[in-house]
Amino acid sequence: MNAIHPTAEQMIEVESRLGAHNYHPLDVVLTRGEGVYVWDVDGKRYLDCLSAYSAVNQGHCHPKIHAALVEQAARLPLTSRAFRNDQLPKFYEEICALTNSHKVLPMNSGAEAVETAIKAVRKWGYEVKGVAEDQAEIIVCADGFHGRTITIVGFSTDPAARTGFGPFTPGFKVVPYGDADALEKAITANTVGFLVEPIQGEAGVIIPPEGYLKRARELCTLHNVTLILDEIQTGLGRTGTLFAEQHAGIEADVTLIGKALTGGFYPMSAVLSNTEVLGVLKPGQHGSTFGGNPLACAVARAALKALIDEGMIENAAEQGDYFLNELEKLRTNQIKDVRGRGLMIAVEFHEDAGGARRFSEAFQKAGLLCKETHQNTLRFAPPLMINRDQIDWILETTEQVLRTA
Ligand code: IF1
Repeated sequence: MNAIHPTAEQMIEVESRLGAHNYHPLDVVLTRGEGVYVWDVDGKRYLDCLSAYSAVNQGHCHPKIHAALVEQAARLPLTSRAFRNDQLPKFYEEICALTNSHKVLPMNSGAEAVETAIKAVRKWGYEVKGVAEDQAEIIVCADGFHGRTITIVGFSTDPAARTGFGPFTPGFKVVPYGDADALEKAITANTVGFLVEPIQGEAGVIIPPEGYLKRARELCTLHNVTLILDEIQTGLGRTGTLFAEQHAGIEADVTLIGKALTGGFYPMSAVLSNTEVLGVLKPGQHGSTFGGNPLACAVARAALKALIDEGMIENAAEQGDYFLNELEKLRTNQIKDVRGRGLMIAVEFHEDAGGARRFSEAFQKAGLLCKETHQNTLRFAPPLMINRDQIDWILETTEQVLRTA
């Protein structure tokens, strides 16, 4: 490989030869990002309609988040939790004020936040609800996505996510997404939690029937089951509200966040809840080397400030409504469904349309990066600071691709 300026092809070859093949990325080698745009090594500009799966809600290289990263990195990136630091309490105060939470447990990846919630609600079940030791049950939904650990893929219904990774963690029941009767039937005296995405992202932006989440909230309250909403992808403005739960007018007992919590600059996640649930975790019972580190906290504080101060959530609602309405008008006979909330949007193609991958490749040629999920669905999730002209460009490009692909 040319050491100074390797070509895209040379880098793709090296990645293929030396890297595990656990992804099938588009053949675009990116080298720079700014706002809604990214550039490849050949200088071609793309409008990013994936936002790193909603981790870059604030736009690429947001200057104020970048400045917070640089400043803290030069001062004190990591202490471990054996000692205290001056960023964590400030993060706690700001995230609790913003989300009306009473207790927070910071972790690093989304999957770690999910695993932390599973541990906490199980322990809550034993110590508060009175479930017999090792009998705790957590209900999850078919077609959900919550991460890639053994416990999480163990309750996945996606064969690609779980085949070959057993044996799995017991204590999970799977019910159909959107079916409140099935949820009610699955609840027993040993049920300690219901873990669900308010909108299923990886499944293809699946919006549950009207009233489903409200009914789930009622059932969890009635049966003393913790409602755990995985807002790692839907949260922090993606659906046009701070949390997707607001579309249903409900409040979770446990809310999981990650991704855009740091605007794509640094891995950080968090479990937001209350003392009754998170209070069961005592010193020495849970933790992580990087969990709650000062660098993550400083970046998260800047990322949340940018999200709120720059009106990105309101913009996501306004631009998302416009985008969805205009996308509806572009429907061709290849399109089975157009759906979304805020700037979490999907276009589902009919089985005989040749699959969504060919469209994401056609979009790439047209200078727009989006990603297919499963066979027939394309997801559009641009950064939340996108403007009307950029949405119009996406629509013009979509019309052109649908006509010619
Ligand atoms: C990959 C998917 C999206 C998530 C929800 C927890 C996590 C995720 C709702 C875990 C992560 C990422 C994982 C990433 C691609 C992306 C993804 F296609 F895999 F499913 F967004 F839809 N809950 N989603 O969406 O968070 O541990 O990754 O920080 O695995 O390729 P994580």
